[in-house]
Amino acid sequence: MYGKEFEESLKAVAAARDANIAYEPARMTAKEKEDLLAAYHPDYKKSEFRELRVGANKGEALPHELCDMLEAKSRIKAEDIDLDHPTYDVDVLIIGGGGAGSSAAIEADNAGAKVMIVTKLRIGDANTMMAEGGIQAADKPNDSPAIHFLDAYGGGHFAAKRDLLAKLVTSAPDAILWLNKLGVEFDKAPDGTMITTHGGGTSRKRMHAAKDYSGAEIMRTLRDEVLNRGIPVIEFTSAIELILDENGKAAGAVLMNMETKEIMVARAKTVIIATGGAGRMHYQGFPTSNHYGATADGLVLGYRVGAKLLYADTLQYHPTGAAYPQQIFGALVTEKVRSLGAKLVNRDGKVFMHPLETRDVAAASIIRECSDHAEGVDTGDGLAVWLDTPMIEKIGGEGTIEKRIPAMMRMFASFGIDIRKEPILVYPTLHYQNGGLDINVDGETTNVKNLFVAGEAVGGIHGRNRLMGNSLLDIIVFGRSAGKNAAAKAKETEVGKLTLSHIAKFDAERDAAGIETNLVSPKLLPDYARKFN
Ligand code: MEZ
Repeated sequence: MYGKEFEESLKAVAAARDANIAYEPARMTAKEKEDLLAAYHPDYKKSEFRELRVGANKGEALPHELCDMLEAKSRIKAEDIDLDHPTYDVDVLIIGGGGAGSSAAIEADNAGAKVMIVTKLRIGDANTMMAEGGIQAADKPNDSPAIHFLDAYGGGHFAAKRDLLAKLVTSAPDAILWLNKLGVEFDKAPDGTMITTHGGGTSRKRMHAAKDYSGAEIMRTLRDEVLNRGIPVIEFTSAIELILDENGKAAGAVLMNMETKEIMVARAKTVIIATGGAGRMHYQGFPTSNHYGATADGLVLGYRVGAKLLYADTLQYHPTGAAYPQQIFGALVTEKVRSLGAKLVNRDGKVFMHPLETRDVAAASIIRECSDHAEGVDTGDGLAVWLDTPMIEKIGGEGTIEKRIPAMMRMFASFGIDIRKEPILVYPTLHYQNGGLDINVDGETTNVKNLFVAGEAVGGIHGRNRLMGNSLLDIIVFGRSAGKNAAAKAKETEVGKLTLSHIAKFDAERDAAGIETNLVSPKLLPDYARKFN
């Protein structure tokens, strides 16, 4: 199925395989990493950013696609909305039905709050479901939350908010126990201990996994728990504007049925934004590993009512998106493939980086290999590098791939590629939103009361780059915590008169900045979504 160039390159990769397995490439120095990132990482490409002209982060340079959404108009006119007769009246309103939203709902329910999830697709249609390789927790005798902290803090360029990161790593062992008790089928040794592996930038093996569909297994369990408890989930309904009360506290949201476009009002004592990521914004034209609904909606909703963003200029490009065949262009090839021993090699079969560098460094190395070095393989859609998967069987023994990464094996097998026997072509794919809304350690935004955020819509937990497996972890840790804290806050909250006056305020600021736009936000679905009217 491959052309002549592929065939020759494949032969070179196979010929070098044994030597490459034995070869231990050097780690890059801090200076080498800095130079590499500055030259090749998309976050450093100034022409792709512009100054944001309105709101709490005015003056910051952010991706222009995000600026367009943050500066866009509301989808509603305040005067058309009947705030006095809400369709729903709850204690805790959760926007988003992924892992963070579901974890929050379970804990808010435990705390006795009247909780409701609203989600623009279905519960579980989320990036959580797409996560493959695992979830980090320092729960082995040679490890500790302090070592986990150091790995993540360094990997995030020392930019993480330290109290948030400390909460993440110290709560991690309990998060695993919680999931295990709820029914997540983690990979275990015959004696019952959890099997753990390395990820990029980890100094200990602390990645807990359910084969290579860890996120799907976690989401399945959380979704069952939410549904079994009878927590109301309003599906195919998006939040299109937050509502504040007369005292400036978050007090609900305007909702829109995605099919009928019916507008509804949900009144709430506290609100949790758990809307996930932004891969479907396709920043810089990158493909994405993300779920269909990942369009940065939570950032827009929060920003328009005055919440601050943190590190919204930094995105994660997962080093190994599928580059071939075209049908799965951009789909995630889990980092676990490298954890199990596969190395990245170029057209000539040469290993060009340590396989477990942090993601930003690995992505930049691949981009370098495919740009001025031009050592990539031409897929017909651009250049890519090989991920030499047959190494895994040679290192771990026959059957390792089927046992540890069966979903990868099946995904490629459906296109006639047996990853046990031949390597696969990869190139970075837009994977994660490192930045998001700025929160305190309780999960409440730093400047809008009663507005909580959890999951990928948060900025600051990971700094400017996230390590593998810390995202499945943060949705559990910060999801649970937001649920508990939002429920507690709801108990002491009296909601004042509802208002949408922030829309007029934002419009006035936009006009004063001389911005002319016909765009509306939040985006809700990608640009290529089928239009029904
Ligand atoms: O944390 C992630 O992004 C993750 C586990 C991805 C992967 O490579 O599998």
